[in-house]
Amino acid sequence: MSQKTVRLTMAQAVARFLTRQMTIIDGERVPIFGGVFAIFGHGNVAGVGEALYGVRETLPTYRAQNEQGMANAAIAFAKASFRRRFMACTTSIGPGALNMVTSAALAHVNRLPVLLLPGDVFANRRPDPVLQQVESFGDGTISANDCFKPVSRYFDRITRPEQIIPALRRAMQVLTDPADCGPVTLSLCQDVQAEAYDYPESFFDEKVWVPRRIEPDLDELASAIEALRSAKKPIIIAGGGVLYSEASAELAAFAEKHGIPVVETQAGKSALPHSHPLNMGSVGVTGTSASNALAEEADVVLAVGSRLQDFTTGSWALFKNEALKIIGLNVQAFDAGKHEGQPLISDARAGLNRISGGLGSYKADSAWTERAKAGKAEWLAAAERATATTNAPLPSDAQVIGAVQRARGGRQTTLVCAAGGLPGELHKLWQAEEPGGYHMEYGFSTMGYEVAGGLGVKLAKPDSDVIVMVGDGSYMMLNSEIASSIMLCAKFTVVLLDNAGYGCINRLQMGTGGANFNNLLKDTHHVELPQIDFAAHAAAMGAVTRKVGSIPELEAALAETADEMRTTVIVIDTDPLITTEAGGHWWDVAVPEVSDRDQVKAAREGYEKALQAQRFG
Ligand SMILES: Cc1ncc(C[n+]2csc(CCOP(=O)(O)OP(=O)(O)O)c2C)c(N)n1
Ligand SMILES: [Mg+2]
Repeated sequence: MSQKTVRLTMAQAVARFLTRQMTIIDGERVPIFGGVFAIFGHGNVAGVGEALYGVRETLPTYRAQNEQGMANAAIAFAKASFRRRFMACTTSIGPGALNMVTSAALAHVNRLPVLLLPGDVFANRRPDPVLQQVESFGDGTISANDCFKPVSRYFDRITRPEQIIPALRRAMQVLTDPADCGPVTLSLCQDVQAEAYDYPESFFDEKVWVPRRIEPDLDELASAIEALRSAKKPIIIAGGGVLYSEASAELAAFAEKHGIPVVETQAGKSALPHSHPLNMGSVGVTGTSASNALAEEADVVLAVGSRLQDFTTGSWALFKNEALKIIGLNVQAFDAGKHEGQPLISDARAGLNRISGGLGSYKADSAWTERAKAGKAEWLAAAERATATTNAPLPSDAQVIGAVQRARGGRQTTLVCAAGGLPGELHKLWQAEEPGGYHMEYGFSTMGYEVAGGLGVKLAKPDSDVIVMVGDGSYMMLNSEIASSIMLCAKFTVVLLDNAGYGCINRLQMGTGGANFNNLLKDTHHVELPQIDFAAHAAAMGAVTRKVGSIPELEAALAETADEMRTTVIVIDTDPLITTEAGGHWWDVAVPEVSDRDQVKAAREGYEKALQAQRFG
């Protein structure tokens, strides 16, 4: 067979292939790759670097500051795009490559697509050991990049140029598969990047990828309908899958037609508008009192697109009804069958529509629905109290959230956060009105995601106001993509809450009987207590900055900087000890069985009692 071929280096073929992958957004054909983040070194500058230069008009390359930061930004781009578009990231070998391993795990946990293209050692082994090569004494096939294997949905090492033909095809399958979607790592040996091959021209034909909507199996569907029809106290858990399936309208219609209250996970928050009467808000460890009261009694839980992680299930101590049945409506069988869940393997939108059709006029007991609404009213009053401004010397995180919320006005906003005390407070208190308006990385809860995430979200949603809320600890861990955002004129607003340490871990330490130790800066081993001038730090990277001393000053600063074109960082000191007491649920953090400390002994007693409520299944 004589195929038409084109002679390219492997890296040129990768770059050309990426430019030809398309998708349809709002009826328009657009490139599925939003661009490439790149930090070059000897492991990719000559091969991949030259190739990306060649396609720079169609596939933009962005220079980042830190490989973990850029990969986090790429992942945030995919999440903010509801996984419909994504990005690639290329690095050199060794430290540059390994800086992306944490991000790969983040994407793996959160089921988010990202194409990682780290450089790898010479396949021909001639210069071994090349600079930054990790040598294994016992296995010649191992390189540092093997660390990506457990945190990639698909990993391949490219040691010959023609291997990218099946590898890139497989990469695209995985990146666009709603069930298997996650990070793909193609580890590109640095000599092979520069090696030429006669690639079939057809390999570069334009290909359009649209998300597959899996319809439910009829038997599984019948069982789900039967379970729901006999439910007296049903609830729906809305997980991230609702958003990725773009099934918000179907979820609202389902809840309304059948009178079933909806509770939201961290990934699922904003699936329904906050103001929807059947949206009970957050569930679980950081849940509202309204959601958790219903979850305790629920007899049928329809979990839509949720991994049912411990924060959602209160470490499996939240659901107290002996007769509890879980229906796992999920594209992924691994999730659908968790905890003896009755699986309904399906796309969220398709599944909700089919169940609803089968349920006909079924409606939950009106007393149950009315109770839900009353519980929500009570919760809203508690949330109002938590977020209201007081004249305490230092504001709480909740009061800062209240101020940020008020300052949004009517504008479309996306709130970005990931780790610390803020995710819990935001899960309870943030009032998201549009799908995707709440962007929380709480599958891996990676400190340092926040600022980089803000950049990725802004690239995905240039018309949205992007607000990053971040603690001092997370900011210190990774903040340098502020400089990238200035370079790209991708403006977001960072509200930095400085409580002088790891506030949430300090509280957890106290809650488990521990002494105040090594979390708040004042409790650390130090010769001099650091006084970090965060505003000056961010200003040095080019950001517009303000240090404010009160909630009214914060509101004024947010209003004043709203139309700034540059990334803006507003710093406020906060109280490390205060959190919203209303709502919430126990979380399983193992307390030492033996200790000299009476506080630990007391905490252990409480812990053992709490464990009795845990379902094991
Ligand atoms: C990379 C990483 N390291 C450690 C942790 C564990 N951890 C979770 S929150 C936290 C402290 C966060 O401090 P800060 O950002 O100041 O928020 P605060 O708790 O004060 O609200 C730590 C150390 C983590 N989630 N991620
Ligand atoms: Mg802090």
